[in-house]
Amino acid sequence: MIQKLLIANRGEIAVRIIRAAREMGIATVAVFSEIDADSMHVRLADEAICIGPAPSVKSYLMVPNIIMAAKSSGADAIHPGYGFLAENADFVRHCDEAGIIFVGPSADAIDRMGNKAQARATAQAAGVPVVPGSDGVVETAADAAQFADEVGYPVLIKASAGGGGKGMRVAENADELEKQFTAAKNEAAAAFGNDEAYLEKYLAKPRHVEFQVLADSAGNAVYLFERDCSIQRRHQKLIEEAPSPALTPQLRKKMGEAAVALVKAVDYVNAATVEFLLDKDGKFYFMEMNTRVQVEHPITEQITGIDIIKEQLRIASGEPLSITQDDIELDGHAIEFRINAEDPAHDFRPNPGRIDQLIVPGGFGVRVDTHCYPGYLVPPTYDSMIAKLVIWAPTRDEALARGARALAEMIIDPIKTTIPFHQAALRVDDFIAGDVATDFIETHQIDIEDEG
Ligand code: MV4
Repeated sequence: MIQKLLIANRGEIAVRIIRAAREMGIATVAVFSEIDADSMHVRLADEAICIGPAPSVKSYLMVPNIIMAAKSSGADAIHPGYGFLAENADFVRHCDEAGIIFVGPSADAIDRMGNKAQARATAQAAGVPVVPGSDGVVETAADAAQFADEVGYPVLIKASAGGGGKGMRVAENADELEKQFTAAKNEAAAAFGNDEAYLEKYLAKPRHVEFQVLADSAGNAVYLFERDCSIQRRHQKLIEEAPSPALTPQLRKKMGEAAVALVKAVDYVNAATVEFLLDKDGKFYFMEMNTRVQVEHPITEQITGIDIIKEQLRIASGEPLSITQDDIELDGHAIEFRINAEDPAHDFRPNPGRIDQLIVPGGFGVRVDTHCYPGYLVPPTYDSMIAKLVIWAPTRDEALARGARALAEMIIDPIKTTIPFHQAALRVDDFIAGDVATDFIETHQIDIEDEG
């Protein structure tokens, strides 16, 4: 078992990982940038090491500094959290060379799934449905046009090195194709240093349904059901729920088994999320595979009772999974509301600053994962998420009611947050009915009451 764990992250996920490690008797080492000197993860860890100035590229992304912090503190493992170096294969290789356990998959697994064209081909070979698309990367606009004629417009041009919506262009018809194809490749070359692109039939109004998978080093893998992440704004998730209102038990089993088949096909170890697009006819298609723990992992924990971070630490310690698929039961309904320091009444513009009054809700089925405290200064430097309100209840309707009640209690003054957006979304009939797709925000009137 890991004796001392360095958490190469900050904010709520660093706090979350420290909590799991502490409960397992694992000593913890926090790393922090100068601007994060007073943050909660620094206070909670057994040890804390400053790794540089505020900018991420000079601190949380500085591989040598993090490796040195691990060595000097005697940490035998590093948990990357999400974002930053969580899906950086070179960082994993540096950990391997330093003899430090990386709590996550191998560098090769990250590389394999990071190349979206290769991930798609791997999914296809594992028998996982993929969107009708090109067979690997497409070299020329002429080849792209030929493919598009075969499957019909609209088509999506996707960058191999892209993901999460980056490097994606839609071509509505043949006239647009060459322009969009060239633009996508130029954008990918500029953004990722890799201009490879592939094509897929564009699915209208899909849902984003992702399956949580845990795989150990003995070849066992289980799925922990799904999360519906369709409520997004510019590819930033805002509300996630588990299970998805759109799945039947039969479809859940099919998708879960497909997710496990893909994870096993790539000899994957640790936590993974297999993302699918679900169309209105209930057909599902592989979209991407994430090789990190996700922001929204708590809703899966709430409906299964499984601590995903602890399972990651056990797997990284070489322990076999303590659960089989038959042990995992889906209980109730969970919803996560991401509380960001943004002003939804003004195009979600960032609104960092000092928190003077902080009242977090509680009660049965209410969990708040946050690193904030009264007096905490939310820095402008990093991601704007400052808390996750995670609701559980026996049914979806009760979870909606509990969510509205908890949001009404939550006070984070004087900074603007996304709380009013969530309260407004809970009043939208289609959301209440669970009848949403990834274009929900663009296609619905969400009346946000400006807190003045
Ligand atoms: C798609 C799609 C429709 N058809 N692929 C967005 C980011 C990346 N995960 C892939 N994405 C999409 N791929 C096909 N063939 C629509 C999206 C998409 C999307 C997917 C999930 C969640 C939100 C989204 C917002 C816009 C587009």
